[in-house]
Amino acid sequence: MTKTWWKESVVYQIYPRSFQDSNGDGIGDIPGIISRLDYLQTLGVDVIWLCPVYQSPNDDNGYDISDYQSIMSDFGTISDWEKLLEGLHSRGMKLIMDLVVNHSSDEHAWFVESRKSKDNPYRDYYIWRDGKDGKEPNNWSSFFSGSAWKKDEATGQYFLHLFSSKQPDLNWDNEKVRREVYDMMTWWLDKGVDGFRMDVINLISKVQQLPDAAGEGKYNFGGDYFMNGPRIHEFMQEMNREVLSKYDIMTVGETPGVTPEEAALYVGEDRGELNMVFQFELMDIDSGNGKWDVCPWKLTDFKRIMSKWQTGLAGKGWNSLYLNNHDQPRMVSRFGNDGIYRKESAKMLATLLHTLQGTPYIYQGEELGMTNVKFGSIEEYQDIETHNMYKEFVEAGHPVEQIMNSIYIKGRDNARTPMQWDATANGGFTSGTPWLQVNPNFTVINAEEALNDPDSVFHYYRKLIEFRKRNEIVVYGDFKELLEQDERIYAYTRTLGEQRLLVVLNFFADETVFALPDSVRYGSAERVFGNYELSPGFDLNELKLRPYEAQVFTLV
Ligand code: ISL
Ligand code: CA
Repeated sequence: MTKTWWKESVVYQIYPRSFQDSNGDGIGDIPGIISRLDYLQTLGVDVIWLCPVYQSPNDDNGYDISDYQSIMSDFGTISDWEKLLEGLHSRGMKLIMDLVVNHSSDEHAWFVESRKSKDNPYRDYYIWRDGKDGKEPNNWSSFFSGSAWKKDEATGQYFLHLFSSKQPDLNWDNEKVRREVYDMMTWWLDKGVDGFRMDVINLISKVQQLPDAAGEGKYNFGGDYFMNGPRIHEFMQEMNREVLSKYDIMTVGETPGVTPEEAALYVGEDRGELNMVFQFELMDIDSGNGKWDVCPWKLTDFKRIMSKWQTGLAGKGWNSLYLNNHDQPRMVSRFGNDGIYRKESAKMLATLLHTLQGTPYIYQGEELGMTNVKFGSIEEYQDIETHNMYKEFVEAGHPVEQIMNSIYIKGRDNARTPMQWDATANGGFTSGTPWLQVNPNFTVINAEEALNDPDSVFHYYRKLIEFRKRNEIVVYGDFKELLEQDERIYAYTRTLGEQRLLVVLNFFADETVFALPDSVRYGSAERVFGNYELSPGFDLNELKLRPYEAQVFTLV
């Protein structure tokens, strides 16, 4: 596998709205981020992924862009952004921007034109169709509830929106659209950005006939006709040829519904498309009939998915490693324990993320072990997905208590509560009223406390990042799983030439015992990392694991 900087990097994701407010309006902003660059440097991350900071009416917190080449006034100015880039580069860090080009805002100039008339030059920038028998052109559902179509009064035709009705889908089959996007990307790259995270990039090619989706509902999921669609790889290769290949950058595609086999087509090193994709199989592990139907997850399923991606891309392409982001609940609440073993379990999960093969992505606050939140009523939530679902489920007669429970477990605002910097009002996030309430546990969980506590989750992350940098095997070693059937322990080895690492993780609060399978032979073992002290007399044939214990050994 060829060596490159983005394989050796650790990425830190910033959700600007919730990171740091600098002017008391309750909204995080770019000057706020600049004031925290030393914090990020202390943590040791290499790359910042900045969620959208472009001009936007904020129907979906910046994922609805009305001008791709200007900065949202709430967040600052282009010169603030330039200072941010400079501040990162001067500290040896890089910046990747969110690229949201499956759709724009309905307030983007292209759409304002497009909706005016059927013969407007921008009409074909979007996907317009006549209704069928007084109804929508097809039965597709939107990711954010209801139909994926909205009728526009000006012409009586409908436009497609896979997300909110203020996020019309761009028509990638129109060559002019692709040219506009490539020019815009080039503009940012020439300003010095180091790459892109591409929002739902595997949805951009739609089956032209837009057939009805299978299913019994009024609206049904039409993924068969727009996920990894007919021209997707043609578009990705064109983008790479026209834009990406001309720069030394990193790219990661957000690709819901992609299997390792499909992922290899996007990230295969001989394919000329992307460097990495975000897989969603793990994120669906606790979903029954849709995201809001919450089910318990099993460690054997968790391991099967993670290991399948490790081996599925081995030697072909590179993995991305994440357990949460701005769309997902907090990982310590979901896969760990946000009660008495919060710190131990956050560290155990961190050990997993940083010792698998791939590039780890840390979501802001994860390094503090920030948790999910429970607000008393729906009015306290801000997320459009949450609100649309709530309305739909109430109308369908679901009990409010049950709906709120799903929101507590899966709602996107779990991840979007402001960063907890210290124990002062609003966790030091703002001197005003935060756009979304701070999690009340900020008095206990905050950056200041973590920086002062040598045993904190923060310092564990810092040391893990350092450990990964010092040991090539952690980046490039081959992965092999052990004890696949074990319901409590995730264990694996990494091998690079003569070197071997053994990782042992107890995923639960109960104590358990690890026994190294006979197939793994070794002369001696040295313990090199972990979240509990381990006395030198340890025995790998009978290793007692404490709650959420993580240990890493070298075997010789
Ligand atoms: O959030 C989700 C879980 O319900 C996903 O369905 C999510 O909508 C999907 O992964 C796409 O996410 C991306 O595009 C959306 C935006 O709302 C998300 O924040 C973004 O990460 C539309 O741009
Ligand atoms: Ca602000």
